[in-house]
Amino acid sequence: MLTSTATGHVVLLHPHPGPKDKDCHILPLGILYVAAPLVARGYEVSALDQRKDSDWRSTLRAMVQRPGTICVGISTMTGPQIAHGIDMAKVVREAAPDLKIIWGGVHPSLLPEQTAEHPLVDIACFGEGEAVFPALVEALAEGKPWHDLPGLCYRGEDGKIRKTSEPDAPDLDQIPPLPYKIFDLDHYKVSALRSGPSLPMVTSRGCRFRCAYCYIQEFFKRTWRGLSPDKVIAEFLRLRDEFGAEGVFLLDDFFFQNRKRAADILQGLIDHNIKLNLYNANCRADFLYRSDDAYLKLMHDAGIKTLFVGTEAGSDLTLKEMLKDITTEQVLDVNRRLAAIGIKAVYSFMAGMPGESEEQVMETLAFMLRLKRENPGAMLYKVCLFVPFPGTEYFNRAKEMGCVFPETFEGWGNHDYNRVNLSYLTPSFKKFLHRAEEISAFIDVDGKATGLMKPVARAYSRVAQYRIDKKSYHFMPELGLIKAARALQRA
Ligand code: B12
Ligand code: SF4
Repeated sequence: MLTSTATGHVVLLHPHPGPKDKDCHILPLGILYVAAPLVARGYEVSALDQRKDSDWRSTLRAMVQRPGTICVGISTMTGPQIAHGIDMAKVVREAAPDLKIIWGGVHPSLLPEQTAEHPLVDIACFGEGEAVFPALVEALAEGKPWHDLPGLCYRGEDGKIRKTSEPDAPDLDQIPPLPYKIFDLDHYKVSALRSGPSLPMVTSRGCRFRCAYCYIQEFFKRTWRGLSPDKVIAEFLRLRDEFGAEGVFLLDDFFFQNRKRAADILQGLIDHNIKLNLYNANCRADFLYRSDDAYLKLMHDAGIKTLFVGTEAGSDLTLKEMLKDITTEQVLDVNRRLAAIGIKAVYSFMAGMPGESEEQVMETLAFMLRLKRENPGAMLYKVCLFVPFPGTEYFNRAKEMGCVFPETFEGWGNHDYNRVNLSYLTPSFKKFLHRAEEISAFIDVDGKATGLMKPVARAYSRVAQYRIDKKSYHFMPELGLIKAARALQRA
C-alpha cells in the first residue's frame, strides 16, 4: 500500500534527445507522467531538462546533493539521448556516489537486460513508469525490499542480471494531474502556423496497428488505451486557463484509434466553446478514408488545424512490405478531402528500408510531388533516411540481412543514420538515397527556407520537380551550390 504523505526528494532528468531536436521545445511528457504520482503522494520532485540549462552540471550537482534525496530517474529513447544521459549519470555518480540511478523510457523498456548491465544503471525500469516508479521510490525511501517489484531489471548480488514480472498498465484516468510546475512552461510554448502559444499533450497510449518501423509492437503489444473524454476536456481547459495555451500538439500514437471517443472529445471542445487550435494529431490514412465528410467537418469545427498523416512511402509495394495497411489511393483521396475541408495535411516519408529498391524510392518522391501538386497547402518534410530501431519488424529483417547492431547500452548512444552501418545498402544506393533526401526537401519549400535560401529554394524547387518527374538522379552538380548557399547562410 502506497502512502499519501511521503517525504523525500526525487530528481528526474531529461537528457538532450539529439540533433533532430533542433528547436528543443517539446515538453518532456515522460518525466511529467512519472512525476505525477510522486508529487501527489507528497514527494518533492526536481526536474532537469538538459536542453534548457547550459550550466546543467552545476544544477545537477546541487540537486542530487540536497539532503533527503532518494534517487535519480533518467528518461531515454534509443539513440543520442542515451549518450547524453550517460554524461548526466556520470555527474550524479561523482556528486552523490550512494544515490541509485534509475533509468526508464522507451529504450530501457525495449532492452532492459542490456541496459541494466551498464555500470551507471543501478536499475532499469521497463513499461509505463507510473506502474513501476512510485512503488520503487517508496521502497527506497523507507528502506523496504524492492527487488521483487514489477517492471525492474538490475544486477543481483550474485552478479547476474535479474528481471522481475511485467508491470500492469496503469489506468490513465487514475493518474494524478500532471505537475507542469516542475518545468518552466514558458520555455516550451511553441507558435504553430503563426498562431498563439501551444503545448503538447497525450490523451491515449498505444495503437493496434503493426507498422514495421514502429515501437508499438514491442512496447504496447499492439494495445491501445485512452483517457475518458471528460478527463481530456479537463486537461485541455487546464492548459488553456492555467498555462495560457492557445493550441495543443497531440502527441498520441493514434489519437483516433477509438472513433467514438475521438468524436466525443471533438464534440466536447465545441460544446464547451473551448476554442483551442489542435495540431499534428497522428491520423492514419485508412481511418480518414473511411470517415465521412461529417466526421471531417467535426474535426475542423473542433479546432483541428493540422493532421499528421503518417504515410511513409509512395509505393504500394513499400507500404505492403512496411505492414502499413494503407494504400496510395487512400492517401490521394484523403489529401483532396482534407484540402477541401480546410485542414492542413502534414506528411512524413522515409527511404532506405530493408528490401527497398531505387525504383520504390523514386515512386515515393513522385508521390510526394503529386500530393503537393494536388494540395498546395499540404506540408511535406523531406524523406527521412531510415534507421531500424530495436523491437521492430524492420530491425529483425535488417539483422537477417546481415546488419550488426550495438550490444551495449552505451553503443546504442551512437545509433543514428550517420553512424549506423546498414550493410544492406550498397555505396551507390547510399549515394542515391542522399540525393533523394536532398531533392525531396525542395518538393515543399513553403515556410521552410529563410533569408538567402528562400529564393534559392524556390528556384531549385522547379529543378527538383523536373528531376523527380524524369527520374533523373544520377548527375546532380547543383548539390554543391546548395551546400555552399546553406553554409553561407549559417555563417
Ligand atoms: C515528442 C517525440 C520526440 C521529440 C523529443 C521527445 C522529447 N520529449 O524530448 C523529438 C521531435 C525531438 C523526437 C525525435 C526523435 N524521435 Co521521437 N517521439 C516523440 C513522441 C511522438 C512523443 C514522446 C512523448 O512525449 N510520449 C509520451 C510519454 C508519456 O511517453 P514516454 O516518454 O514513453 O514515457 C513513458 C514511459 O516510457 C516511461 N518513462 C519515460 N521516462 C521515464 C523515466 C523513468 C525513470 C521511468 C521509471 C519511466 C520512464 O514512463 C512514461 C509514462 O508511462 C514519441 C511517440 C510517443 N507517442 O511516445 C516518439 C518516439 C519516442 N520517437 C522515436 C524516434 C525513433 C525518434 C527519432 C529517432 C525520429 C527520427 N527518425 O527522426 C528522433 C530522435 C532524436 C534525435 N536523434 O535527434 C521513437 C523511439 C523509438 C525508440 N526505440 O526509442 C518513438 C517511440 C516513436 C515511434 N513510433 O517509434 N521525438
Ligand atoms: S499507425 Fe502509427 S503508432 Fe500505429 S503502429 Fe503504425 S506508426 Fe506505430
